[in-house]
Amino acid sequence: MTQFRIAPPDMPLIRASEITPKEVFLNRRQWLAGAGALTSAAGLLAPSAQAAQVIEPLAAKPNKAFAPSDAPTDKKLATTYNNYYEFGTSKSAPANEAATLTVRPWSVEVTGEVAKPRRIDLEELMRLPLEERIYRFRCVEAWSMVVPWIGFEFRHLAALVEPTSKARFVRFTSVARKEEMTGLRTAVPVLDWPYTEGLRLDEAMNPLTLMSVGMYGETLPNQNGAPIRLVVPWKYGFKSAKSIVKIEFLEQQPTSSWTKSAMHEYGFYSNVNPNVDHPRWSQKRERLLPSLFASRETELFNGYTAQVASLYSGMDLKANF
Ligand SMILES: Nc1nc2c(c(=O)[nH]1)N[C@H]1C(S)=C(S)[C@@H](COP(=O)(O)O)O[C@H]1N2
Ligand SMILES: [Mo]
Repeated sequence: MTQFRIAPPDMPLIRASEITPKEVFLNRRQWLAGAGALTSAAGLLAPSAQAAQVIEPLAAKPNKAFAPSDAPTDKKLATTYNNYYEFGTSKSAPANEAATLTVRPWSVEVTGEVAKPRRIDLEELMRLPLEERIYRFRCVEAWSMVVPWIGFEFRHLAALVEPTSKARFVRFTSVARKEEMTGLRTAVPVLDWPYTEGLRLDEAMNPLTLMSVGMYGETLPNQNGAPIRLVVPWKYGFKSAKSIVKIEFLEQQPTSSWTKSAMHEYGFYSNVNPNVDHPRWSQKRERLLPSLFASRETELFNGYTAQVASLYSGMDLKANF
């Protein structure tokens, strides 16, 4: 563990005794940058620049009910080709930069139209019934993956706080820490931070809606939204907010960071739909990574029609995009 030996004393170290898991990963470029800074005359180093992330094995009961016919995407690809703008806008930035996010301890504030508002520790959330579910995951940019998520159904979390009869929507807020997130330090903010997303309450309560705490048999890598993120497999990927710190049950439909940035491009619903194009590109086909070609036809609701179509019966999906 040579990387720990060169860490300055004021840095949050991970003790060897805490490293039970098989993988401790530290980005090599970042490590080299840190080592360089230490040997330079200034020796100045952002406190977080050398953090390591710890990924632990995580067991969960496999639920094969929703598994698509395609094999899961290679883990390396799913953990290095990411969208997490708080760490930069390139696909490789999150894997290179996200180790700086402190993900323990962690808690989620659950509030709003609920009988029992409270802050819930990650440990308690991880005791909810975890399952491994292989879902299709479709980005609005017309690429897709197949990911073996580990998580619990959102409705189990809702049961802990008891939504009132006034609750009709849910807003999710991601963490926003300037000191730990390079993408928050840009001169012009890329999005209206913190990242927020919203669902109708019945969408959130659908058994498909997962709060994910792991993937590929392990806890989530930071770049994939550690320690807890949303997964809504019938909607475009941006609805699945990462590293969630707040969940609010609301009477009124909330807006979101993406809707605020481009109202005509990113609607509240954002259901995967081959018949509703993005204003700047077609959604008819998709590129199932690692393929370079959009050789797959996009499926309505990303293939989850049987589970979710009834949520939208009678609704004009073009108007409510
Ligand atoms: N906080 C936050 N959540 C986010 C994003 C983001 O930039 N910030 N990107 C979204 C988008 S566009 C996609 S496609 C998915 C990507 O998830 P993955 O990197 O785990 O595949 O995360 C979504 N959640
Ligand atoms: Mo996305």
